Amino acid sequence: MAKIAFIQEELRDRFGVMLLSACLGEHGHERDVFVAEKSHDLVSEVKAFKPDILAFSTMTAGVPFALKTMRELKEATGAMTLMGGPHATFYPEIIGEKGIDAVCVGEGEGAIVDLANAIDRKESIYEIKNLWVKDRENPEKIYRNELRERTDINALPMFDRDLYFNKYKELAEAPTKKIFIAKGCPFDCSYCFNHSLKEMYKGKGKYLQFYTVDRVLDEIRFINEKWGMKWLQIITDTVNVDKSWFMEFMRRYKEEFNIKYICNVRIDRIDEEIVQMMKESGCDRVNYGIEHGDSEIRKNVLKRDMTDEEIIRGGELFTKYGMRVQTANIIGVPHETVETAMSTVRLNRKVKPDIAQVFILQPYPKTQIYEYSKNAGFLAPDYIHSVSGTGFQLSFDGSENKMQLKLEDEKKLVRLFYLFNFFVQHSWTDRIHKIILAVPFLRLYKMIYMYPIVKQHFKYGKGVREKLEVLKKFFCNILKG
Ligand code: B12
Ligand code: SF4
Repeated sequence: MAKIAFIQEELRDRFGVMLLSACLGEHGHERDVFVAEKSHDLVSEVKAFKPDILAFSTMTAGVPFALKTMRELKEATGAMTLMGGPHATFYPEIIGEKGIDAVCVGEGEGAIVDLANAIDRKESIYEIKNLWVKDRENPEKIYRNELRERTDINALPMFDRDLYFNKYKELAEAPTKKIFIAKGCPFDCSYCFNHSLKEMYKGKGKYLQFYTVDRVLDEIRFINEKWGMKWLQIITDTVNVDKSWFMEFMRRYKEEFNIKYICNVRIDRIDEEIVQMMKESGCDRVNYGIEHGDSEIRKNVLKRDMTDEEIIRGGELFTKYGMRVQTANIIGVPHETVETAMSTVRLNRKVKPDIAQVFILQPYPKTQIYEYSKNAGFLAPDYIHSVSGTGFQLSFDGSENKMQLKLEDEKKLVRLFYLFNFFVQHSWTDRIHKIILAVPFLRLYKMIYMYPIVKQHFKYGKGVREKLEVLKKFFCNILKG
């Protein structure tokens, strides 16, 4: 049987990896996961496992880590390297880089099993659907295979949580456990990968698929009995796109579980019946995207077809039912100025979120916003090679939070990025925002930015060690300037 080593940088139980692992397990292949940030000597640990495949699940921001680590591990182990996940899906051309032997486009469950079987049986690996494979003798030659049909979500095995939980106790003991309930999304926001994925899978099976409510409840029961949980986080793009599914789920969840949950919703699809049931069934926190306060930018650039009134009405319902709210917003979009970004602050104030989270736009390759930004001259010609920052708030790495687009107000917008939530929470800042944004007190702004994140970790995090770690990251980041 083949041996597959999944390698990743950060400690996170990733659904893609857990699904591939479960499918490989059904065919008897051996798997292990190696998390670089938790490893003392990654190369020796992976080498001792004697892998046949070094598998990386990679988002665009993770490419530098993946390439560097692939090269090191390939040299040390001689195993073949395989990259899958969002970056390989939208930019399979990355196979041209040294150190990558194959990439997986789209869903990987069928492809990785076929590859492991082929290696095990010493058969050719060049004709496996979804894979692009480099010829062993002639690296210039790439075998580009077509996509297979989209899998039926309910025919797949349960995510292999043992892969992570048996090895990393922090994940097994985490108070919040995550569940994935649906794949696909019917909307077409320009900054999201969803639109291209939908195009890619046109005519290849049902795009939006939900697990049955029975199956989701079985999985929650299984996780709770085996590892326990204090909160449940429902991971999916938008849980309320199918109202009848969501209502049935909440009704049955309420009957069986007394566990608070967190989920993401599409705010323009919210009504009072849904919000009331969310409250009754134990929804503790809801996240939704406002993304931008300027309705022209929201509609024409971000392709989010929803009105200010719909956003405000949905937001008011959550306030009425006393639910915690976190909004998601984007700054640094094409045509952004301080004033357009302030319109996002002002729209947030109207819905009174507990935290207004903000990301700097990352125009990822093959998204509509990437093409738009490039054509309108907002991106440097070599941009694709310099995608670096994740803009990821909880990464604490403030230094990576830089504007990706060329914008006139760039410096002020970076300051506004750090002060975004503070501005939302304090309306008096409106009168003097121009003065504040003209002052380059970046360290202070970073402290203000991180304060609610640290507070949240202290309140909901686990154990003294985690709390000390959060404080350490907080101070290191401030000192870095
Ligand atoms: C859940 C999620 C998260 C969670 C992850 C939680 C977790 N424990 O897994 C959190 C909140 C942490 C997160 C963070 C971020 N995310 Co996110 N996230 C998602 C989301 C909604 C679902 C991913 C998922 O689990 N899917 C379910 C699994 C089963 O599918 P999958 O991961 O796609 O895997 C399949 C294939 O891709 C493939 N595959 C995947 N890996 C591999 C590996 C191999 C070897 C092979 C062969 C195949 C393969 O096979 C799998 C099975 O079919 C996606 C959107 C989406 N709907 O997919 C965005 C998405 C992946 N995230 C995205 C982004 C940008 C981010 C952030 C950078 C956002 C930010 N600015 O902060 C951060 C990055 C954090 C980091 N440092 O890594 C982008 C990635 C775009 C890109 N080109 O990189 C996506 C696509 C959404 C979007 N905006 O378009 N995210
Ligand atoms: S609603 Fe969310 S998942 Fe759907 S297209 Fe928009 S950003 Fe992507």
